[in-house]
Amino acid sequence: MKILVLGADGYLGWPTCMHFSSLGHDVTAVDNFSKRRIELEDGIQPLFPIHTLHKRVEIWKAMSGHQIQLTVGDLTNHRFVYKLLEEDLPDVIIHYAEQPSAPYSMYTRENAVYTQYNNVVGNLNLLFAMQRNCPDAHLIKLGSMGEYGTPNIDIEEGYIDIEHNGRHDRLPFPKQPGSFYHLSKVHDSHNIMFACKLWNLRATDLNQGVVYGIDTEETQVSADLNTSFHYDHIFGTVINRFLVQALAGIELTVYGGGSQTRGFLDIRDTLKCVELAALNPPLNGEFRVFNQFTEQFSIIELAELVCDAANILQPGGSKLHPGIPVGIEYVENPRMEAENHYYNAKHGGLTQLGLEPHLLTLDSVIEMLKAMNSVQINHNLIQPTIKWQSG
Ligand code: USQ
Repeated sequence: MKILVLGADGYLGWPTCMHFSSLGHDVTAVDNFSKRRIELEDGIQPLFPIHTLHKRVEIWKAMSGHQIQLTVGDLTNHRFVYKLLEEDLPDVIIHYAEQPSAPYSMYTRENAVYTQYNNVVGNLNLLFAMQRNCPDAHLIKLGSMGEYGTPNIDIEEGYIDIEHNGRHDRLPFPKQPGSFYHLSKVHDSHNIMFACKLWNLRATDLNQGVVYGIDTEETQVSADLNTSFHYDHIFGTVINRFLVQALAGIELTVYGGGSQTRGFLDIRDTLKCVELAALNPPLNGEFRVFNQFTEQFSIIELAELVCDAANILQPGGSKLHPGIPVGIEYVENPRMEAENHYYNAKHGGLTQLGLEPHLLTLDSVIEMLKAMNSVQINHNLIQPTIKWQSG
């Protein structure tokens, strides 16, 4: 298949490019490097040094023999998007090209506006360009479980059957997101659903949970193919942050009481889910939704698991600082989120397509901690400084 990966420089984008390339698909990688710009502005660096995307594409070709085409451009520029789809004529478009951080979107008015402009306008341009240039292509869009929030009922996969005043309908599941970033994904979902109806396009919205993990099959080939793994308070997701904190002997930063519950998945399962979605496309006109996570945990369960793993790996201290034992710090919650809430989200769709998940266990956490040797950790990037209500 001809596969266009938008947001190819990111944590998920680069492994996705290599994954589909290694399966023999014809991959075009696209990015505008906006995340690298935010990193520079905020003094953030990924845990491991990563090459530029150009260099990684070169190294991938030399190591695997597979060519990935690289195009640099911004989805908010509609001329770029129209030209891209006109020339590339993809079968599948995998769309990750969005500002991905909830805390970043909650920092200032500018950050909120940038996030929604970048994400919503980029996605809209893509839909218009698909309608004009490749109406049969399958859009696979990365949405978020955070779009649903934490309702006091089970979360269905995209749609809910409702009886109301004696009548029945199947409607989009209510969305109650908790950040301007998550709201941008809700707006995207609505726009995609409408475009599928209006122009007979076909799309899969992958409402992904919180991803964790350092390596995929392809990044393991060489450190030169690393993906950008973040542990800072802006881009780092919670398990990845806890792993680095445990390694460095920093108390694990549980926000609030830690009883918040979310869906999680291993980065290798992200690739498998996207592959399964690509191999099993919906029909034209269909807006299909999958909840893309494999297990749910509370934050405190995760913190305890990571502590246990770190203490087994190196009893009496953290790996980089053997004298300092690994513990938990209850940080004042910088976010506005329910801590004690019901959470039960369905996620059977991808399993039905054949997903066999990598689950989070004591052993898998130990393996991830072992994989993080001799890294440079900037302690200034750990504590959360962005408060939801200070913007
Ligand atoms: N949390 C802590 N301590 C930390 C970091 C986070 O307790 O040091 C808590 C947060 O309060 C939150 C939970 O962990 O309750 C998840 O936070 P996160 O930063 O790992 O994830 P989130 O901001 O929700 O966003 C991440 C990705 C985003 C994706 C989303 C999936 O950055 O791109 O959309 O996960 S979901 O959360 O299901 O919406």
